[in-house]
Amino acid sequence: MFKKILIANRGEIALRVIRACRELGIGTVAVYSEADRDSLHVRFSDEDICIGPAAGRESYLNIPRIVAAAEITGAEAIHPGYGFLAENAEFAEICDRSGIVFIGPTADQIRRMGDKAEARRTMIEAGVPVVPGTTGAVDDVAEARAEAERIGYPVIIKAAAGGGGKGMRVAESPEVIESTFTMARNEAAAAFNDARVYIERFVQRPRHVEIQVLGDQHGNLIHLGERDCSIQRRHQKLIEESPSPAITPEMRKAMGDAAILAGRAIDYSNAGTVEFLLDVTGEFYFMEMNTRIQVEHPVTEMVTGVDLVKEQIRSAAGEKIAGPPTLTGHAIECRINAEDPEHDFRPSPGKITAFHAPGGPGIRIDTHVYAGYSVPPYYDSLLGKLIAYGSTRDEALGRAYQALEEFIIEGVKTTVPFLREVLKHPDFVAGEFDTHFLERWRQAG
Ligand code: MV4
Repeated sequence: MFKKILIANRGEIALRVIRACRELGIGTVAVYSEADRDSLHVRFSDEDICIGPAAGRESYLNIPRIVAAAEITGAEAIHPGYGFLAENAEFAEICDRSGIVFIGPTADQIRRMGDKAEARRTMIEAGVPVVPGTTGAVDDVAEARAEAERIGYPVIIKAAAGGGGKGMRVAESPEVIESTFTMARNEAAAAFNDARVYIERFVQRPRHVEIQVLGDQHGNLIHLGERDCSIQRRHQKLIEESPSPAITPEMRKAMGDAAILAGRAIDYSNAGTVEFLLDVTGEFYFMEMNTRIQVEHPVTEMVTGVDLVKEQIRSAAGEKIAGPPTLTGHAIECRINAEDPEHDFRPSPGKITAFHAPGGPGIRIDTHVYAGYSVPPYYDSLLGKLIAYGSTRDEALGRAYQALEEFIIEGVKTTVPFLREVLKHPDFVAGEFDTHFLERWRQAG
């Protein structure tokens, strides 16, 4: 096992990794930007190194500085958290070549899933259900038109280098296929320096259901059930839960098998997530695979009892993972952001003047903030996550609501009042929602 791990991240996930290291008896090195001197990840780690100015590209995205920090402190491994360098294949490769273990999948595994057109082709070959569409990239308008005709309108055109909702456009009919295709390619070229796009049938009113997988370096790969992440806005998830209210045990078995098939196709190791679209008829289709620990991993931890971050570390150290867990109870996560829901969720950085976190049975809070902490404007606005567990969905929901009532955060605007409203919405309570739930609700006023 490692003696010392460097955490190449900030905020709540940096604390989460430090806690896992403490439990495993592993020393920790925090890296921080000039904007994060007063952060808890700096205070709670054994060692810390400032790696540069506030801007991400000069600090948390600066590969040479992070690798140098690991070398100076003698850290044997780097945990990337999520975001920043977590899905950067080049970073994983540089760690490898520097004799530092990257706590995550291999550079090759990251690459094969990072190219969404190649991932789709790999899944087709592996027998994983995908949305009807093209096998690879589409090179010109004539081909796009012919493929869209074959697939059937409406179609969605996605950037091969995109993902997470970036670089997608819907074409409703043949009249707009040429303009939509051209726009999609131009946007992809500008955003990703890669114009390649592929086409799928557009699934109306889908749910976003994803399967957590975990693999080791001995060929073991398990799944840990699903998370329903349909409550989102502009591709930012707000609420996630496990199990999904839309999934039967039969569907869970089929989706779990498909996720394992997806992981096996690329010999996947470490923690990963296979995202599926679930249509209104109950059919599901592979969307993409995230090759990192995700923000919403705690809901899976609550219903499985598995510490996913400790398992990531064990897997990277060459240890074997345990067998598939049993799923018990229900967990729901609310993301608390420093944003103003009354002004289009605009960021609300600044000093937190008062802070009280809720507690009680079944309540877990993952946060890096405290009274007196200043939320910097340079990074994403996540303040923390409230995870409520109960033996039933109703119990988890009740505990989540009560906890949101007890939360005190003053000095910045937060999503807490908005989350309370969602939790009270009859359709949410009934488990009847899809990825357009928030848009529809906002339109209705
Ligand atoms: C789709 C889709 C409908 N049909 N693909 C958005 C995120 C990215 N991973 C893929 N996304 C979508 N792909 C087909 N063929 C609808 C979405 C989508 C979506 C998916 C999950 C969660 C929220 C979403 C919001 C808008 C669109």
